[in-house]
This record gives sequence, structure tokens and C-alpha cells, in this order.
Amino acid sequence: MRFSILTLHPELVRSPLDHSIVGRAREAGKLEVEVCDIRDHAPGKHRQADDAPYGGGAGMVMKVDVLDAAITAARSEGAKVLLATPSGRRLDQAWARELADESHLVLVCGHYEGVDARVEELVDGEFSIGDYVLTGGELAALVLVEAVGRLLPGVLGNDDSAQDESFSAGRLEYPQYTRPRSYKDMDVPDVLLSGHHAKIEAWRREQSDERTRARRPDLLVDVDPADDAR
Ligand code: 6GU
Repeated sequence: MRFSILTLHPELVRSPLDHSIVGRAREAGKLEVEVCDIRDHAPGKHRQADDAPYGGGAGMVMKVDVLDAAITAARSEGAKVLLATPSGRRLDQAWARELADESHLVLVCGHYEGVDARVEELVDGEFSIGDYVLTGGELAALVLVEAVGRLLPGVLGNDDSAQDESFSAGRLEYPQYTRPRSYKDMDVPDVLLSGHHAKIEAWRREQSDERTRARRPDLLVDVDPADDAR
């Protein structure tokens, strides 16, 4: 799968893509990420990518002609183009799973002061990573690359690990422990040392349910009972 990140700040997004799961997946060729400087498509000596808003007001607005040129250069046949904006559709695990089936995602990073509204007509959709305002879409684009990239076949070492975890079955993850068995009066639950696989599974499930009820009851509405086979 391929991602293109269109940004006015290429240096801001490059380094995180070189590390951890995404970095390794890129090295292994499972995932390709290109970073495109929007300013390369701004004409003139000053390469101006934004301008004052019509109607007045503070701040600058990213220019539609410049963004159109950048999007046209980046997009391939069948690519899906998404604009990063706090007013977009909220990214969640279900949408991340759908996006993992795309062949090429073009992510356009707007900056917080604004993007010419006509850009909405040039993209296939808009995404947000939550209800707060970031100064630009760059960190949001990185979040999307990470959330979608790790779902691609062969990106995580263990093919089970993307499945058996928070949100995949509409529940929070069960608690995990490793050595030492006892630490400052905090003990690992006995059942995990029992070697009894069925009991361990039942306990984990119970813990998942309990945690979800206590912390994120909103996740429990609309859960398909077929997902219970975990
Ligand atoms: Cl995608 N962009 C910006 N600028 N702020 C955000 C966001 C995106 N998602 C949440 N806040």
C-alpha cells in the first residue's frame, strides 16, 4: 500500500516515518510513504501557498490552485484523497480497517487557519483524529498512516496481534503481565500462572467486558454478537 502526504512542512513528518513499525514496514517494502512539499507547486519567486481571506479576518488561507496542482501531481489512478481537518469524519478502528483495503491514500495536510473551501470539491473525503484542534494536519496524517499501516498484511510480526486487541471486537484489551510475578505487593493474577488455557481465555474475556463497561460504555452499544467469538 502507498501513502502520499502533502504538506507545507515535509521535515515535520519525515522522521516519525523512519522508526518503529512503520519504519520497518517501509524497509520491508510492505508500505510506501512519500512526503510531498506543497510549496513545490506554488508558482513564482515567492512560492506563495496561502493568501489573505476574502471578507477579511485574521490568518491565511491555503490556496486552491496550489493544492489542486499538488493533489493532481500526487494522485494515481484509483487513489483516495483525504483532507486532514478537525471538521472531517472521525477516524476510528472500523474506518482504519476499510482504508487498509485501499491501494493509494493521498493525505492533504491543511493548516489550522484554513484551507480554501473549494478544496473540498477536489478531495474524496475529510478526516479528523478527534475533537480538538491541531495547528496543522501533519500529526493527524501520521496517526492515520500508523493506524492503517499496522493493519496491512505482514506489517506486524504476529498476524494475530492486530486482531486480538482493543477495539477489534468492540471491546478494550484485557490486562497483560510479564515478570516479575510480584512487584511492590502487586501480584500477577493466579489464573495466568495456572496453565489452564480455557480458564485464561474466559478470564481475559471477562476482564475485557468489565473494563469496557467501566471505562468506555459507549463502545458497548451496537456490538454485533457475532463478534463475540473471540
Ligand atoms: Cl485531521 N487536522 C487538524 N488541523 N486538527 C485536527 C485534526 C486534523 N484532527 C483533529 N484535530
